[in-house]
Order: sequence, then C-alpha cells, then structure tokens
Amino acid sequence: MFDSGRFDSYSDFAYNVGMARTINITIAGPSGAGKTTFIRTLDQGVATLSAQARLKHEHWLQSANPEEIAEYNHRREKADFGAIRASDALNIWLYGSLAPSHVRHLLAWEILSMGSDGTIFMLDSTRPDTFNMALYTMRTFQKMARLPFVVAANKQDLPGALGVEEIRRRLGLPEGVVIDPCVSTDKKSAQHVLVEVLTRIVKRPAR
Ligand SMILES: Nc1nc2c(ncn2[C@@H]2O[C@H](COP(=O)(O)OP(=O)(O)OP(=O)(O)O)[C@@H](O)[C@H]2O)c(=O)[nH]1
Ligand SMILES: [Mg+2]
Repeated sequence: MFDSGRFDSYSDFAYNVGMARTINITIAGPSGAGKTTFIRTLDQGVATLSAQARLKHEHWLQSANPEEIAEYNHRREKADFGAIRASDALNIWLYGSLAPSHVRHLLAWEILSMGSDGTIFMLDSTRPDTFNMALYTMRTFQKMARLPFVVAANKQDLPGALGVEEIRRRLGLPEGVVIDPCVSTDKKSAQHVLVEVLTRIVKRPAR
C-alpha cells in the first residue's frame, strides 16, 4: 500500500526472522474532528491481518480485563477501529479514542495510550473553537505516555480551513512538531498522515 518503499527493509527483516510486527496507532482529538472517518477510509478489515496477528487478537480478547472489553465493544459499535495489512510482516491497528467531551475519556485514554506505539492528534481545521480541546487532548495523552505523534489538520477540503502554519501559531506548537494537512475522506491523504506517524515510530530509538 505504501509507494514510498520506506518500510521495505524493515518488513523484509521482520519477515525473515518469522516475526510479523503489529503497530498500534491511536487517533485522538475533539468530537467531530474526523477520527472515525479517517479509520473507515483506511480500514481493510481484520480478515486481512496475518494469521499471527489474528491469533494475538483472539488471545487478547480472552485475557483482557472487563474495562478493556467494555472499551473494545464500545469502539467496535462505533466502527472506531480498523486493521491494515501493510505488508507480509507489518500489521497496523488503528484505534479511535473517545473525544474529551466523553465522561469516560480519561480511563479510555489510559488504556489506549498504554497499548499504543504512536498517536495521530486530529483536529477540524475549520473549527478554531475546538483547538483548546485539541491541545488538552495532546497534553493529556503525552502526559500518560510519551509516544511518537503527528498532528493531522483535517477537513482541508472545506472553505475556511486554516492552513498548517496558522494552526501551528494558534496552538503554539514548535517547528519540530509535524502538522500534516489532511482530508480524512480521501485515502491518499489519510495514508500520508499514517506514513508520517509510522516514520516517527520506526525511527524511534529502542526503549
Ligand atoms: N469535508 C470533510 N468532512 C469530513 C472530513 N473528515 C470528516 N468529515 C465529516 O465530519 C463529520 C465528523 O466526522 P467523524 O469522523 O464522525 O468525527 P469523529 O472525530 O469520529 O467524532 P466523534 O466520534 O464525535 O468524536 C462527519 O460528518 C464526517 O463526514 C474531511 O476531511 N472533510
Ligand atoms: Mg467518531
């Protein structure tokens, strides 16, 4: 699915040692930002995952605690997760997080951030009134776990969408933070954001 070829050598390596890797990515941000849309655009269905990943998933379902199961069922109902088989050796899971307006959000965020390898912070570029919620989401998630992340400035197709630099200024984000313009309904655009966060995850030094 990726034309950049940036993950080929990693995938070859993982495949050769018989170890398909699963990368978990959380999509977080205010209500209406476009998180569910982003996941639906990229989802290929669990059936496409490697046998190993499916087995791990079943095992997880048997061993998860009640809170985790409740969270899983909630996300499934909202179609808030997706699965991508990026190569023979690389499976990607996408998890939509609860919006900060949700009563249970802190518990759900804790569970998600513990199991995630990276985060996409999504915001609606036409809704500066939600930027404080976006910042709150970023700060809280990063406090729970310092994960590689990118910011997706979504709904760039709509009139009045603020540009990346204007969003950077309003959120007070330093140059080092990647803000990727995004249209969640568009597959190429969603893939671009995904590759940005994957690049940061793969580059991260081993813990
Ligand atoms: N024009 C446009 N509309 C979008 C885009 N992304 C999402 N939408 C629309 O924005 C609305 C909200 O999108 P959702 O994906 O449901 O947002 P969400 O972040 O999951 O919201 P919650 O589940 O409430 O937290 C829907 O009507 C989408 O169709 C985009 O890139 N462009
Ligand atoms: Mg949603």
